[in-house]
Amino acid sequence: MSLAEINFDGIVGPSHNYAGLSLGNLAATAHAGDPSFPRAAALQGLAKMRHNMALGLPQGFFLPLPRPNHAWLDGLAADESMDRALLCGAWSASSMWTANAATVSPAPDTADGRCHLSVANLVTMPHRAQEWPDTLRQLQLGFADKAHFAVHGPVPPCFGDEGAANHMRMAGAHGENGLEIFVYGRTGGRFPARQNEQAGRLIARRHGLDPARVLFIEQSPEAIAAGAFHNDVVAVANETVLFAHEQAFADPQTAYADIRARLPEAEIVEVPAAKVSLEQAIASYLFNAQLLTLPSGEMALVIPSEAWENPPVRAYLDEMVAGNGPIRRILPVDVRQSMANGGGPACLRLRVVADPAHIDPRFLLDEEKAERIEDVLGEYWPEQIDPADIGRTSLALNVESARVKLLETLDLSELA
Ligand code: SUG
Repeated sequence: MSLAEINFDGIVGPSHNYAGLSLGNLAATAHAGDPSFPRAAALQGLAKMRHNMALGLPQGFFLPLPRPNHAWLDGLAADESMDRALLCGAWSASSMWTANAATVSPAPDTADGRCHLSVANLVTMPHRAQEWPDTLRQLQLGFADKAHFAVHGPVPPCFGDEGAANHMRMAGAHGENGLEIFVYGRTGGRFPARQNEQAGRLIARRHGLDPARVLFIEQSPEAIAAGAFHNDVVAVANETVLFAHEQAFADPQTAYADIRARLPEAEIVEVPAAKVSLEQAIASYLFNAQLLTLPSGEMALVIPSEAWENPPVRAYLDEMVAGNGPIRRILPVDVRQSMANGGGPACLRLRVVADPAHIDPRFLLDEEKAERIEDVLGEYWPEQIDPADIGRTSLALNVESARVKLLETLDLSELA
């Protein structure tokens, strides 16, 4: 069995728009009402996938969910008097951020030796709470091999769960037994805490994780108040390395000591607030990066170009790479359309450590398939959506038929 880390990126849906639906997500709020460019957004996402494939890394993808979500609108007894945010919610392409699709515990960590995936309930934001049933269908299809995967439904809705965005896995190597870290927030601050502590505890039990190889760490309330609505806005981990802002966790020294006690080879790269403030980290999305182990064994950080263009962040990164640390390469990518809704490179991907041979190959990318996807995006994805277009029947038909074309191209029409 050859285990590899596979990044599954969400293909940006044809209804991608900026509706300002996520309180506490400063980028999304700042761009509310802007025109959006779904074709450019999806092509940027595809270019990121190709960029990572060109590094020699396996790449997968998930399909956009059906939008507008008529069943959801029916359930809301939708009519003209309805709050516009609800209408926009039914059109949201938010499933592109697959770091929120599920929490994944790879086979080396679990009691039954299978890779466990729990779909996230995303209950805190109404427009995201509609995602899980359709996401679950894709997970059940892509990871249908029950000898190697266990796909679980959502945790009960009283416990908010936003999936891998609040979960970090550290290990000597991807294929080895890992330390799984569940980060949660406490309610009562300026912005909603979207990850409940009990959701992580429940997932750890249900995935059959060894309690000695699990940590529950509180996110710092000041990070949430500053706009870090998920842990992956202020921290990212890969194998032995944790790259985190000094103010990411409520009690960083205890968190680091607990990590080192369980994984003595852990290397913690903490970015001091004196060099990159919490506000600069959140505005630039420095930590919403993909920290990847390249085939050479070197670690690379795939960052949004906004981080590369931010002077204090750039100065920090130049100094880091010139030094002796474990992160050796910085690779900026352009995902500006997603960034304007608060979704950087890390939000756009779900990491699954598994043998690619056990996954439905229809969800795995190669260059020939990337070309076919590109053709569909170029031909059918709307070029621009203005706020006034949301709700129009003509646009709904365009969006629905574009998705159907993509499903047909990928032989996944059963998801229609
Ligand atoms: O849930 N934005 C998403 C961004 C999710 C980013 N994911 C991670 N950090 N892993 C959210 O806040 C904005 C949609 C709008 O306002 O139109 C939105 O849903």
